Amino acid sequence: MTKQLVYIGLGSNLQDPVTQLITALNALANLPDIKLVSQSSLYISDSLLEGQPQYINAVACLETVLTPEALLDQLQQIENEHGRERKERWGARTLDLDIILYGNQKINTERLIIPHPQMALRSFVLMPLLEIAPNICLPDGRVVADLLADCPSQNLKRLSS
Ligand code: A4P
Ligand code: MG
Repeated sequence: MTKQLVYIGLGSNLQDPVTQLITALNALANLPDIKLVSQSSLYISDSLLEGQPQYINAVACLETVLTPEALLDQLQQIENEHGRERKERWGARTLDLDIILYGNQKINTERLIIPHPQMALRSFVLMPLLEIAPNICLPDGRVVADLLADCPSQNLKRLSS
């Protein structure tokens, strides 16, 4: 199996979100078959849904031989260990782990859409991604740095690390 560079988006807006992200990054680093290559700073921003608490977000770069589905299984296990409850789509959550990019692959199956379909509209994904991968492009050739210009800011701020 070939190693792939993968980017994971982390988000939390419940139960001490900063701690949720720090412990999730530790859990990722400790998974077998996964090497944590780099991680962005933590960022705070307004929720896409009005009335929800602000989110803390970050992006991590992993190297792995896991297939996208096997990686998703591992991520969902970490979400569950962080007390994630799935009551409503886009509901407030203790931890959300999304696969943003998996190598240069485009994937569209029942369980997975990669690149993450909303990433181009989310400054809380693009900014941390660019912090750790400033020259990165999407599989269709779009330059991620160019996407940020058209993206709502949602009051995004980097937390001092
Ligand atoms: N799935 C499909 N593609 C992927 C992928 N690339 N990575 C499927 C991970 N999962 C993927 O996910 C539901 C299903 O999506 C999974 O079972 C998997 O098979 P979920 O996390 O259980 O459900 P969800 O919360 O309904 O969706 P999602 O996409 O995780 O939520 P979003 O779109 O991330 O929105 N505002 C700020 N500032 N920051 C945020 O992080 N997040 C949301 C949640 C809203 N507002 C936000 C933020
Ligand atoms: Mg998710």
